[in-house]
Amino acid sequence: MQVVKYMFQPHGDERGQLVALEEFKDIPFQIKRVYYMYDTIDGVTRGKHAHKKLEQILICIHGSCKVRLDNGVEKKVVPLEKPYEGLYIANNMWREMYDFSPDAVLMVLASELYDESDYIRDYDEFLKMVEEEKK
Ligand code: T46
Repeated sequence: MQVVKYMFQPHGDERGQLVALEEFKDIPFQIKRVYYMYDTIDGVTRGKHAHKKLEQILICIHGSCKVRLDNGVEKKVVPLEKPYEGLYIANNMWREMYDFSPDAVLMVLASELYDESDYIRDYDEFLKMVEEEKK
């Protein structure tokens, strides 16, 4: 499994750092939605689903967390620790976010509006879909 991590360009000067993200330039899709999570309770695992169509970029803009990616065959753990790095997650990929630091703010740029019917929340259903895709 290939993990796609983007290293964004910080525009640093004597005042500090600024990262700017533009769709189709820094981000490989049109950004239709932005959401973020914070105050995550210690020990919690979020996610535990895949998406049929949605593509996303996850950026831990403060603090740190880990993301477990699972394509149905292989699993990989990706730490997110810098506000200038973004993890690309394609569709058909099971994801779990965990090990959030108390100060973590995980921001997500999404290619689609919120749509509950795009979620696959059952792991066996996810594995079936992966098998179907191979045919
Ligand atoms: C994903 C991972 C990385 C909305 O109303 N609008 C939204 O755009 C989102 C994302 C969520 N919600 C509501 C639905 C739930 O009542 O917020 C609540 C928490 O959402 P959820 O349990 O889906 O959160 P996570 O952290 O498990 O998953 C989220 C995204 O839903 C998902 O697409 O890939 O972050």
